[in-house]
Amino acid sequence: MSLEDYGWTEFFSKELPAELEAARVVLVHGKSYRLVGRQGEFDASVVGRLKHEATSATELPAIGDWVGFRDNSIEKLLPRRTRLSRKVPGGRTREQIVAANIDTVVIVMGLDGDFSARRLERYLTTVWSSGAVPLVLLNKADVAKSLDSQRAKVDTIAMGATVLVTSCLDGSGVDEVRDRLRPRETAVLVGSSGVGKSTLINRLLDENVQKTREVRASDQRGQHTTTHRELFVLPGGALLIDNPGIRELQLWADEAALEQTFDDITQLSEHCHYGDCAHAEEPGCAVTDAVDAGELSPERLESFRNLRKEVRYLQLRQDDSAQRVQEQKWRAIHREMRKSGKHRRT
Ligand SMILES: Nc1nc2c(ncn2[C@@H]2O[C@H](COP(=O)(O)OP(=O)(O)OP(=O)(O)O)[C@@H](O)[C@H]2O)c(=O)[nH]1
Ligand SMILES: [Mg+2]
Ligand SMILES: [Zn+2]
Repeated sequence: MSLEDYGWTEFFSKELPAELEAARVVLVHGKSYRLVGRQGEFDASVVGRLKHEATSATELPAIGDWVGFRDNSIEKLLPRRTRLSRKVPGGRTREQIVAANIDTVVIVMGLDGDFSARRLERYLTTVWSSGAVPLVLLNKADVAKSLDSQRAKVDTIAMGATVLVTSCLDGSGVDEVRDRLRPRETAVLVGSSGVGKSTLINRLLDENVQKTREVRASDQRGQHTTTHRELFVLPGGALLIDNPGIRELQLWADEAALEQTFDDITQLSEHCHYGDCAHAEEPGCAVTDAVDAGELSPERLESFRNLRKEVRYLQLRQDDSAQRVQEQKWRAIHREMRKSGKHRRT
């Protein structure tokens, strides 16, 4: 296979220093990397300089990244065409790259206890911030208790996204998924643990490469069977990344992505009396009018308002931490100036 078969384009080649060779990150397990270059696959590590210079973890390679290497050492991270990000779990306001240089994000939901319209909105907002397009997969159709109403609900939420219904257990719908994944393009699977991401990969590969495991019957939760991120080449030439399940997806997104996810509310809000309408108690609010008229579900409006709060809070925290970095920089400069001042005096 050539680099182009792995998605290499001029976008990346013009950024590669002449003294380095190009490779793509196809496996990340903790701090170890597997790359694929013109000579095939090999293990590599990041040179110390790159680690020291990185001001955040996002400046280190992630699955799907293109890098410049020499002697099994990654010396340069090439710019990303797209990136799927989330906020790191816990209180810190840090970005974590889920996958880089992807064209499609396949959001997998189980039509069993996993199904949640509100979580789907959260995923869609994340995807609309990434530069890639979403493909929604409703899996486990074989055990769905109310397939038609679940499907109808998703159609009112996932506007602008393709929705497919599958059963990776009996294989139904999998051909349609295969048709959507194009050669040399990269897709990434995301979703809770146990929804069938690895089972789908095995189906698409026609062999059992990825380990899969029974979901705990008691709470429908998976057990995080997949523990690393890996990029696979499908028989048709499409590239597909398997991921560990995400327990709680915290947003790393902006308001533009939110407006895209909630396009119905965005359009309605153009008719609100006030430009900065919060769609709460304001007179002349076209959005709450639509709820009163039964045209918009109150749960969806509540979800929108909650996610908007989360995005705005994130924005504030980001501004805060940008300010902190600036302050640290100035403190360091002042320290240096004081030091050199002393030198002059002596
Ligand atoms: N009934 C049913 N079970 C399925 C289907 N797809 C997958 N499963 C089962 O669901 C369980 C979990 O599947 P996995 O593929 O391991 O799930 P995963 O999303 O990779 O989970 P993590 O790696 O933990 O994130 C396995 O027992 C699968 O056999 C389906 O369409 N229907
Ligand atoms: Mg898995
Ligand atoms: Zn309003």
